[in-house]
Amino acid sequence: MSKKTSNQKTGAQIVVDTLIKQGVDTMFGYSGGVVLPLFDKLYDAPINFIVPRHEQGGCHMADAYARASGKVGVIVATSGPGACNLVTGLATAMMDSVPMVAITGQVRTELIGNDAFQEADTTGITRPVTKYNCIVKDVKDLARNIHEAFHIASTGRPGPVLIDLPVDISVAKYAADGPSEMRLPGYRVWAKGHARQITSAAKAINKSQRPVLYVGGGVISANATKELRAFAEKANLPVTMTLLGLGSYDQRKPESLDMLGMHGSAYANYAVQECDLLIAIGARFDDRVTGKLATFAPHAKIIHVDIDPASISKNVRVDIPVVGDAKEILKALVTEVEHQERKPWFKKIAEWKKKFPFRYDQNSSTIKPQYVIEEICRQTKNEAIITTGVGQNQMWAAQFYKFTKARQFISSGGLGTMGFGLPAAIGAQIAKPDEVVIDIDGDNSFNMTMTELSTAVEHKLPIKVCILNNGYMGMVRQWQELFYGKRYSKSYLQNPRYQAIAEALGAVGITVEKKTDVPKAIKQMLKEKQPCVVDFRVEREENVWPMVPAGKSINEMDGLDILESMA
Ligand SMILES: Cc1ncc(C[n+]2csc(CCOP(=O)(O)OP(=O)(O)O)c2C)c(N)n1
Ligand SMILES: [Mg+2]
Repeated sequence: MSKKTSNQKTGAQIVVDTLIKQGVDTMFGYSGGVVLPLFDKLYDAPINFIVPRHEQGGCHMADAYARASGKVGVIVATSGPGACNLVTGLATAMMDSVPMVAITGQVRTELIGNDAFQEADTTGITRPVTKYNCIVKDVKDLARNIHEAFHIASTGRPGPVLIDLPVDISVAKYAADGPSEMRLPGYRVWAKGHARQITSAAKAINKSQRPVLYVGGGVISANATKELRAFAEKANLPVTMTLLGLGSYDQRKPESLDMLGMHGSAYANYAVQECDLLIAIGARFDDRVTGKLATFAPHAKIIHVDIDPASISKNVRVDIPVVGDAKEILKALVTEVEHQERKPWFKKIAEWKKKFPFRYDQNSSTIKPQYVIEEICRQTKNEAIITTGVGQNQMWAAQFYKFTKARQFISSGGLGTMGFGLPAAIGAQIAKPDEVVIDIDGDNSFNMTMTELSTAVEHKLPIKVCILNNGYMGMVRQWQELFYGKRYSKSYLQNPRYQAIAEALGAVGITVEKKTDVPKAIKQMLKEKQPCVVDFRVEREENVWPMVPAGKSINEMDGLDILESMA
């Protein structure tokens, strides 16, 4: 064999070697015809490879693996149906700015456009749900394209990147260690932040009598929690968080205003509406946060720190924009801010907090879903990693678990993807094997991806699933109760016996019907070394309060009277 040929590798081998060079030691994926060359090279690669039961599940696993670890999540799928099954997972990661690389197989280059077997226009289908995607047309470009994918996924505002790989490229040969330097002339990341903007932000903060710090998931993805806490403490600021920002500030502290927005705390929403300065960091003024835009934070000057220039003044007009990395900017800001007492402001906030805490009826005979979450929080000492489904379960988890650290709350915020909770728990547990990982789920959310319980059993992952089983698409039912005259149209489905399902799939199953059994069941669940599903038969028509009806200002909350009556 000549030297030249012995130095050659197949495209599939280049993929595996490049992934390893990128530091990938764990990935998720599902096989199929056109990815067989790649799977063959994965056979003896030093990579922990997790096969889900459905590509959507695998995509959520890679997503949550990324959210829990801070690394890039990697998912592989075959062409056509495999690639199409990734769409929901990619859109979920895109909306929540999660760094991921998806590699999909594609039919042979010469067949593209022929309606070949299992052909789908994957780059076309996924263009709007990825930060960037491309199809590799030449094996020479392969290593470079993969390095670029990781760079784009993990820098700037993170997001999912997809590489479509025709099977002929996977088997084509090319010189080992082909060129890997990136060629991204149009891609630019603003990291530093403009010094003059930072100074004018600091001046506005020092002058403010009634500031509110509004923190989003960007602070967590920038690994800037420590800097955020130092900044908030030095400048003496009350802190509210978006759903994805939860965990960035310790919610046990008095200056935490907890979550804001549609199902946020009354004290956060009132504070935002009355503040004279709103300091948004790594947040994007989503409609679930702002409510009616025209009346959002009406008295406030707005500072917006964000890595993505496109999100500045997109929804809300900003007075002082600072484009850059949250960590860098917070490090600079903290040197310029001064401590201000702001006694009247903190007094007012304390009054709101006292008057309108998140509450539920503690004397009910039924199991209140909020009680289950409080008890989970108590027994896990605010330390567990929590994933969620979507709906009431998600909002109660956000309201009643008090988070203390970054990457502790993993939930589909922007897309609101039912079925996220279980695969997310699997991805998080793989990223953090020593942590307690609990999926607080809805019955119907769980129904969507419960097949992934088999994946958890196969890999002996001690994840816990707490189904808040109200027998309804509870959040849909709540809207129907409030806005459609209690006409519960198609929001009730017949559920299986989850305990039996869990057992059939090889997990532990527990059913809890009595309120007094809740603490015991949680204790048992926490002891289990295998996946454990607890079916909590909760109060069926409980509502999430407070609630800002869609299109209203965030201080126009429904349910405050109900909450007060439970005092
Ligand atoms: C994939 C998907 N389909 C539909 C919806 C719309 N939706 C939002 S919440 C919800 C009901 C969720 O029911 P369940 O999981 O039982 O949670 P609960 O609200 O009862 O806690 C629905 C259908 C969604 N968010 N995601
Ligand atoms: Mg439900």
